[in-house]
Amino acid sequence: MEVAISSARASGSRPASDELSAQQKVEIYRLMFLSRSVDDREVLLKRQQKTFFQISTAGHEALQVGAALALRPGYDWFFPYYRDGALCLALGVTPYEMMLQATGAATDPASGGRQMPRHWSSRALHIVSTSSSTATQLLHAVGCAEAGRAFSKHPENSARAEGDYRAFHDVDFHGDEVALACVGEGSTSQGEFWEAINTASNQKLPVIFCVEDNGYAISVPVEVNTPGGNISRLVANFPNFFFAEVDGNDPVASLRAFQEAAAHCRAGHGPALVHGHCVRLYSHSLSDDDKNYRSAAEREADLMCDPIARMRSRLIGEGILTVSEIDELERGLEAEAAEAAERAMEAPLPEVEGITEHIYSEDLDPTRAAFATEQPQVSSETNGAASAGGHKSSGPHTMADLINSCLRDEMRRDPRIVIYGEDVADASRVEALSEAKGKGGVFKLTAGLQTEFGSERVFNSPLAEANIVGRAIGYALRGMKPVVEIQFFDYIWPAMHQIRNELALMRWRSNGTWAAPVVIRVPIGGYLTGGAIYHSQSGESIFTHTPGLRVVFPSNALDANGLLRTAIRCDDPVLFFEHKRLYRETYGRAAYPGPEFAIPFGKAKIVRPGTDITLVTYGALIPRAMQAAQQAEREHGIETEILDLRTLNPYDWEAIAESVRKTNRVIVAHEDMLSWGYGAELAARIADELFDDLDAPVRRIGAMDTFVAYQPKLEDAILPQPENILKAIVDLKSY
Ligand SMILES: Cc1ncc(C[n+]2csc(CCOP(=O)(O)OP(=O)(O)O)c2C)c(N)n1
Ligand SMILES: [Mg+2]
Repeated sequence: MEVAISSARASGSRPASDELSAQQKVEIYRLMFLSRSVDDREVLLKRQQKTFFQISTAGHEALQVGAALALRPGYDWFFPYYRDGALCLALGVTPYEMMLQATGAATDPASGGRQMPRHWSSRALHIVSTSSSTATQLLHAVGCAEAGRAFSKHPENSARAEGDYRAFHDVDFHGDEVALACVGEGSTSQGEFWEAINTASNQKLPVIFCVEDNGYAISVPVEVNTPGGNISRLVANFPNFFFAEVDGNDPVASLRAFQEAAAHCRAGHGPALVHGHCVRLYSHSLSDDDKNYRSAAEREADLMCDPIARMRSRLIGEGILTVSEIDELERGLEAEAAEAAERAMEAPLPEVEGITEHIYSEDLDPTRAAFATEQPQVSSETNGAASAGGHKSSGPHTMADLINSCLRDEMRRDPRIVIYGEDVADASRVEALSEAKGKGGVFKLTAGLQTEFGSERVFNSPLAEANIVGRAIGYALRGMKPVVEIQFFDYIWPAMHQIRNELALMRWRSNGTWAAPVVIRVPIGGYLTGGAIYHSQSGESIFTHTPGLRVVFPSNALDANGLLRTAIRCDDPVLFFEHKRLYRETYGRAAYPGPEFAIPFGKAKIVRPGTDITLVTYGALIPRAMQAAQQAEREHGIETEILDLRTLNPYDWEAIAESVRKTNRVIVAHEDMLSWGYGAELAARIADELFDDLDAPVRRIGAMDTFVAYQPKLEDAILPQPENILKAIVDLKSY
């Protein structure tokens, strides 16, 4: 039975419950029952061991169908979670597509067999790929809404442009679009929930947060997660919100709440939060048995609230369908689910050869020659870059200056770039700038950018690192280019979940459907004299151990400028490490290279040629290695070849191999701790693949296996120094 529901999928007006036609009510029931039928069929398949996981929607159907019918698939944006089967069905995902997820088929449109079932994704419907992580997607919805607003204000920015990531990102937007983000009540304990409603509230963003409150987070009841047991009471004071607390077992009340929420958002008044009370009729998933932690009476009470049974009685009670008509409808829907399952069992499985597809962009290779621009322009002119004190300087420029120049040039070139982070603006209270010179980052790397490009493109974030990265993912999904800053590497950890489980995975887990080519600039490293534990950390290997991320670590001003340009134009997420100690060093200054100077990723540079020993390193160890190599030559006649890797993922294996074949001796050195560090992988690969070329074992140099202490005497002992490098060179030469 196909029933048009366009008037229920409405424009945001507010119908009384009985304004819904009989047909619309039947359609609501059809969607709810179809969802339950798909659940039941999936449970059967799992029990027959034909599939591998099942998590059900049972009990949430009414709330979700209400949400879906108030919004527009392919127009609005959707950030569901694993329980949202009825939502997705009502938006247009078919039972067959859901069954393809369950079997892990090659043709599973959500992930091609990479994700568990019910981890949704549909480009056409605007359902953004969702992970298993609870509440992370809420920040994506916020960034998505920000991007929609930015494009609506400046539609010209949506035009495709050749030569960078923009060529590969279709942009569509509507001035009154809404983003729906769904979450269980337990997951509202996550910081990301609060970080998301913070920004949505502050920025008056059109995001509807739907809290699906079934009273349990696996076995943990609501009162453990939510003080007082009711999330609505806790959020009530956030400004600009429309709030609704509804009986989520009633689809008509739910629909009405979402229609009001959507009207509030579409009118530009701000975000909304719909808190639906529903029931979890099956256990958390098929891996859980709620009899282990719930009383029989409680489970019985939930069953009495089953939204499907209730809606069934209502249709019969209101004389809309007879018992036999409803029976017939249900048998048809069960058959539809069964037939979808049968067909899906026949679908081809993914090929093993395809496993590594979509880890990185297949469209734009940042190692390619196109990123090797002509030589830098020979000029000492600045582009207006602010130097250390915020004043203009003529060259040669520091690394800080040339990073600022690159950001400025790229922002002029590409209006889709936004820059935000903690303290990156010149001043959030713009009027202060009539008398104050502006902040522009704690290291002043973004100085002057807000003043030139305005507060819509350069702004301060809340002090919340997951907020910075999570929103950036939402921005980038829509085709914007966020270039965000994490103030210190030491504080990247609150964003780690977003980086590791979301940013790096978006493309692979969605089988190439979605991508989030964000740039994260991160000041890193020690040698600061007093930086101590929380301002000196390194840890790059943690990120090179994350497939999907590009990791860059320049050692001088010119490389920083050229590599940052490639990072910004790239189609992959990039972690751009900037060594704080190098920001204003005399070492490595350079003339301003012009606005098109770029360096491809994965191309090491021989910064000192030599014939006796290869020293592979990067970052702040470059000047220290140079010092050691000069001394080794002076005092011992040893010629050390120093290779600056410049990018750590990808890295230039060819350059390493070529040098080692020449020198037959190699040291891998880095500032980060020795054990399990970046050098361990390189040393292992060299030993494995270049064994026949080696005249001595591969040596490694790194920090002691501890954090960096405050007292300079301790810091000096903990971090590798030129004398450590010299000693290793001399030892290895005489091996
Ligand atoms: C960050 C994170 N921590 C833990 C888990 C494991 N986990 C999956 S679902 C869940 C409970 C979620 O409960 P709730 O938010 O109430 O949603 P419900 O499943 O009840 O719909 C937990 C702890 C996870 N997926 N992500
Ligand atoms: Mg729950």
